Amino acid sequence: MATESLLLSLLSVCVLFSCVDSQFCREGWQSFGDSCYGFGESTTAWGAAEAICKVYNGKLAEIETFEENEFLKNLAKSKQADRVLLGGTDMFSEGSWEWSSGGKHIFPFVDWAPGQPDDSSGEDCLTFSRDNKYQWNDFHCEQAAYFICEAPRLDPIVG
Ligand SMILES: [Ca+2]
Ligand SMILES: [Ca+2]
Repeated sequence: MATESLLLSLLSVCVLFSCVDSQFCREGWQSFGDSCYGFGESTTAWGAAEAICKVYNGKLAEIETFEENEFLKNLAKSKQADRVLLGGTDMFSEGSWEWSSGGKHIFPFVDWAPGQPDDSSGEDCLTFSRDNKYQWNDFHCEQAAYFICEAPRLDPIVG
């Protein structure tokens, strides 16, 4: 009983400060599954985007499932972004795509646009591409684009 009322009052504090409104995600970030996703509204190169995501205790978004992919495609679409950087790269081994945070290969789920990845002039970084209906395209790592960070959901913060 004591625990329950403590939890209740913690929740009330949270509601007061709106920390549960976004299911324990930072303001402006979106909750899906066990992660929070932040859409970077400024454009930057892949490495800089990855660094920004780290500042927010995250990484560039890494997509493991159809559902996560659909959720993030819709987020990119809602921003009408032309290109959105994700956490995949083949910069260290051409043609061998991996997620940057853990070196996991991009497999089995992929959503490459027809004809992609084409490594056109040495493209090594994964993006959603508006020109490809937000399917995946490999793109130039050094060119600025929007980006999506993925971070673990926050614990409810009190006070
Ligand atoms: Ca490549
Ligand atoms: Ca390409």
